[in-house]
Amino acid sequence: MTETTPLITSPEHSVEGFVREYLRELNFSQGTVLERATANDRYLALARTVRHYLMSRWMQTTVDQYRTQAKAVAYLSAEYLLGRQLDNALIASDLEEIAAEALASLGMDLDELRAVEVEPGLGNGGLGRLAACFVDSLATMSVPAIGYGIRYEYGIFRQRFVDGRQVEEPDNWLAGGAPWEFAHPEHEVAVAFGGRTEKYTDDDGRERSRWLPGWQVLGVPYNYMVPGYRNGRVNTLRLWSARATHAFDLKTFNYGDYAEAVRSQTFAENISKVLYPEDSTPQGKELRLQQQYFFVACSIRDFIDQLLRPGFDLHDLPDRIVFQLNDTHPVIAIPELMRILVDERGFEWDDAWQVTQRCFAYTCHTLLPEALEVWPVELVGRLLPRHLEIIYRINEEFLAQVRERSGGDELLVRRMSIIAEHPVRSVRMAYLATVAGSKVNGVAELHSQLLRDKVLADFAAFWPEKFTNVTNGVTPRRFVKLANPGLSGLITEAIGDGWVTDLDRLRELEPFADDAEFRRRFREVKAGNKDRLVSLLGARDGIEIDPATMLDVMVKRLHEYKRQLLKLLHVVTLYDRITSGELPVDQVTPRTVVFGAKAAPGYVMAKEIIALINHVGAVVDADPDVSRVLRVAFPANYNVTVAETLIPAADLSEQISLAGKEASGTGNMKFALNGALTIGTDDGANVEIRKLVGDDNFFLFGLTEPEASAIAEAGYRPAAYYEENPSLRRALDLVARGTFSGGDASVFEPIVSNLLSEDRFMVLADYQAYLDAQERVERAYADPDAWSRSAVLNVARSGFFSSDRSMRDYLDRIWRAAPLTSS
Ligand code: F58
Repeated sequence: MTETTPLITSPEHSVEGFVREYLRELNFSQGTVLERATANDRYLALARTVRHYLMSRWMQTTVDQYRTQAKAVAYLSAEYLLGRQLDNALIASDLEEIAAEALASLGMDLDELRAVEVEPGLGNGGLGRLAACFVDSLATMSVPAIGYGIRYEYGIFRQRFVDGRQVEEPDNWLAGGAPWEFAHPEHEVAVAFGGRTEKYTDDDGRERSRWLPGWQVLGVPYNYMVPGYRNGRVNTLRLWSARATHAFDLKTFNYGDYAEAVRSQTFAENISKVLYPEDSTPQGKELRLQQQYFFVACSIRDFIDQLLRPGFDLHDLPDRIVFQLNDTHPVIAIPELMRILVDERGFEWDDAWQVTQRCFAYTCHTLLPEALEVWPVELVGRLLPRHLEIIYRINEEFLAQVRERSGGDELLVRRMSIIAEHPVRSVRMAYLATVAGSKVNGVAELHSQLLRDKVLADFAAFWPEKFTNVTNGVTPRRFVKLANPGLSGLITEAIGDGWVTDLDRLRELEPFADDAEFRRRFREVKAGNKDRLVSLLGARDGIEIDPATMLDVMVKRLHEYKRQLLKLLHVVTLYDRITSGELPVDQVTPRTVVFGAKAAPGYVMAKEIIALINHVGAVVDADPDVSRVLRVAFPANYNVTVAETLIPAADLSEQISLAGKEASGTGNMKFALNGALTIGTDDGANVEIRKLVGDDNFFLFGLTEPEASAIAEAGYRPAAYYEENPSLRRALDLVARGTFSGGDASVFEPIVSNLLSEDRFMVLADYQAYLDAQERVERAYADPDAWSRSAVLNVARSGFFSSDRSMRDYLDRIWRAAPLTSS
């Protein structure tokens, strides 16, 4: 890059300027005129127009980052669950009003065009959405940062229900055109795979190893704007797309198996074809390891070649970059950097190791043992033989240290080894990341504590100073300002608009919780948000909901540990009590229970639970007495776009995982910030939410983590709870007898028998406590004024959960980098 790139100027920031730019786009880029333009044409022209307004900031930011060579953050993440781009670009550039007026003057409605955009669903759930929040915050805070990831051609599957059962369809998100991306084939990067290694002696007489790969693919970068919020900055998200090499590199192929290489070429482009829809339990699929290596190899190469000045001494790399590993998916970057330094740049091993350790930090996002990624040694050796050698050597030197410090404790050595021997010889990626990274963090206080005490206890004893916590956060731009304009307006009227980039200022709202007029207006906003939801669900799903009822929402991936079944048992119990006459209808708080959840396509139990929710919903809805006070709504294909309308409308936020299983949760934060009250266990970030909002404004229930562990230890017998609790027995019996499956008892038998015999996540143990807490919810909800006071306090006290604060914590505790001061 030259240092004196002449910069273009932005189009005029006015309605007239916008109209001019828009028509130009429609004519010149879309090749059409207003009268003939389809909705998609109009949307694409709008997206490109807004893009133009951001362009000079983007170029300026890029130039500044190169010019200053300030220490940068490279966020390595296999997932970015971005959500729609247009809305966010509009608020970041302060163009919402201008665009709305400009379009209106041309006879169009901004909201209609917004709705045309298909969101890039390049992530599964919390982890991918977190990455999107983080890059937003980094841009807004003017931190020199780049997000690296994969440009999946197909994002997270689209979910449909057929007879209440989940059916997956491909998410062809690029089909309508992709106005937010910029392909740069001229910056393609070659990535090698396979082949073998050989030993040789270098010119200085040293024994070395080199990699003779078997095949390669090209990575083409696609750049996306990450606009900071009204700060003149636009960072870059760079996602890699796989292409087959143009011509066979015969020199490379001569070393390997030519036929295999040719076959592999044909399949090269599969690498970035589809996002693996697994949540929590990664499948050890070869293509997935290919994806992981592909994107980190491209990213490291890109950083070194494109973002460093020519001739940069890589011994100084840690002064210029920190690679943050978003879970274990990018961890193969560690041996990759070692390989580059040792094999390509001739570094001594120890020097390379010093540099590498200082360049990486690792975030863990789970507590479930089955979610800790391991790769069979056989597979790593076949795909990345040189990396396997490097991993072995890292492990050897690490274990020597363990032996030395433990006085030869071989049990400890085996436990801590990066290589697991059983059931098959495998590389433990979390251990590799922990050994190599300068820092390891969990994503909420409790999670970080449990990492230190349990999951990575041996490592925490070995390197206490390596372990730290950074509690997750969410971007207030998308999840308050954009998703909840009503509440945003109310807040801004009360305390000014500084909160959008300084969320702690929400504290200033506290006194307004005691202001009756403010509470009334808060309720008015909530009612308006419910009306918006009614329209959305009506139009999108043909679901009718009554906005006058309590909106009780549980949205998140479907997983047994999150316990959608516990919520459902509450619904079934209400159904049972109403239909049996035990509970008079006029004593029931009218409620709409909303679920939103995708199940991993191969996760059989999760899919059964989805079917059960839909079947219970159908029976509840069909009963005229029950449905007057209880409805179940399960809109299919929950995604970021739906979340943006659903969360602001919610009264009650369901965060009911078994304590010690949910690393953090981020939905819980979004609900609290939008004035829903939480019913939740002492798990993940719930713990911190409750501490901040206060016990009076949070419905806590259930086992604590130590209690759950003790029960598990002593031998958990779920059937005992069934036997002793008549209400629970009746609810389960209803399911078991086929009440929700047309009388066929066999349909949901696997769910019932699993609950009675195993119930790994202690649904039955927490059932009664949950029901009691729901009764407390009903009593509280009966006083709307007191409820809205609590809701306002939830908003006022949740500023801590801004992802800006998370980024400050990473900057201070892990990255030791700083924002760029003015350009
Ligand atoms: C989530 N993990 C945690 N994993 O479950 C949640 O508690 C936390 O708030 C969030 O990360 C952010 O820290 C998660 O979403 C995945 O989706 C992985 C995708 C790839 C396969 C393995 C699970």
